Amino acid sequence: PKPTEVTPAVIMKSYACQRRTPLKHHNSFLTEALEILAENAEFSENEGRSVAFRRSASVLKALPYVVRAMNELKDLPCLGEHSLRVIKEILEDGTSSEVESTRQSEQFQAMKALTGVFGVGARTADRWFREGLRSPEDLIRTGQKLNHAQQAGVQYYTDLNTPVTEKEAMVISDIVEKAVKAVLPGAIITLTGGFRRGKEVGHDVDFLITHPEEGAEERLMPKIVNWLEDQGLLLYQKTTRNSYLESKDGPARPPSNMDRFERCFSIFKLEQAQVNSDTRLEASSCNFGTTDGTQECHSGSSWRAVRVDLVVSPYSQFAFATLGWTGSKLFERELRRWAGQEKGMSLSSHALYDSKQQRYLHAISEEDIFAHLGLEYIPPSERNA
Ligand code: DGT
Ligand code: MG
Repeated sequence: PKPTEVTPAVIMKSYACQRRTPLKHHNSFLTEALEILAENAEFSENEGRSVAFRRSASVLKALPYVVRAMNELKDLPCLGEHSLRVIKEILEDGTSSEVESTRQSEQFQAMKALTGVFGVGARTADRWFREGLRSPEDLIRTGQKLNHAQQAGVQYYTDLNTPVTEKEAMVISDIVEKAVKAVLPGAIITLTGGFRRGKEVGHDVDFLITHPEEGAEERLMPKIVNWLEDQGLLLYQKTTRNSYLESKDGPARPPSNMDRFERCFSIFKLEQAQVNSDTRLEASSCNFGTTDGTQECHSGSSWRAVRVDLVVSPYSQFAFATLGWTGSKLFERELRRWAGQEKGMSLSSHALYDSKQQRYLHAISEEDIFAHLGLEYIPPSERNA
C-alpha cells in the first residue's frame, strides 16, 4: 500500500472466484443489509433476485476499505440499481427503510423461524405461513404432519439454531476421525464447509471422506453410521445417494462411478463434558482451539445436538469434492458460472468437463482445478464470497 494514495485504486474482478474474499472485511454494515434482502428473496423462491443481492454484498466484502461515499463504488462490478439504492440510503441515513421493514415483517420473521427447522425449505415454510403458522411451536400445537427430518428439527430446534463453535467442531472431528479409522484404516477425513474457510462458528460441521485406494470407499457410509450409532452418538441420520445425476448444473455425461457419492445428513449427540474438558485441543497446532475453555453448558443439559454432514467421495473425485464442499455457496456458484460462461466447461463436485475438447480434465488437487479453469489459486480462507 502506498501511503500517499488517498483513495485506493481497486481492480475488482467481476466473478467472485477471481477475487480474494476474507472472512473479516470492512463493510458488514452494508453486506448484512443486502443479505437480509437476499434471504427474503430466497424465502419467496426468487433466485435471480437473491443472487443479485448476494453478488453485490460479495463485491463489498472484497473491498480493502470502508465505503463512505457513493463515488467510491463507481468502478465496481455487480452493483445493480436496487443494491445501489439500498447502499445510498444506508450511507445517508444510517439504515435502509426497505431492509428494516423486511427485517420487522411478520412474514420474514415467520419464514426465518420456520426454515430454521431442519428439513424445512422455503416452499414448505411458505405454505405453513399461508396457513397461519408462524413458529415451530405452532407446528406442534396444530399437529402438523412432519417427516422424520422435520420431527428431529422441531425436537432439537434450539440446539440446532445455536451456532456450532470451532471447539465443538474440533471435538466432532475427533469423533468422526475415530469412527472412520475404525471401519476403514487409511481413510482420509477432511473438514470442509465454513470451518475450512476459517469461520469461528457454523450452522453445521461438514466432512469429506475418501481413501487413496479407489473403490475402498464403496459402501463406507453405512459402516460409519453403524459405528456411530453403536456408540450412541447419533440422534438422527439419513444417508442418501448423491442426487447429482438428476441435478441440472452438472456435466451432461458424468463418469460412471458418480453414483458412488454418498451423503449423510446427521444430528450428533455431543457431550458437553467432552467439549469443556478437552484441553489438549488448546495446544493443538491446527487453526482451532484458540477459544477459552469456559463454554456454558447448554440449557443445563449434559449434551447438545449438532448438525453434521458427511460426504464420501472416490479418490479420483476428491479434489473436485473438496473444492465443491468448501464453499462459500456464492463462491461455488461463481466458479461454475465462470467455468460455463468463460471457459466452455462444466464444473461440479465430481468432475470438470471441457466441452470443446469433449473430455474430463483430471485433477488431484484444488490447485489443479483452478489452473484448468485459468484462475489464480484462491485459498479456502479467501473464498468467503
Ligand atoms: P455454515 O452455514 O456455517 O455451515 O456455512 P457453510 O459454508 O459450511 O455452508 P454449508 O454447510 O451449507 O455447505 C458447505 C458447502 O458445501 C457449501 O458452501 C456448498 C456445499 N454444498 C452444500 N450442500 C451441497 C449439495 O447438496 N451439493 C453439493 N455439491 N454441494 C453442497
Ligand atoms: Mg457448514
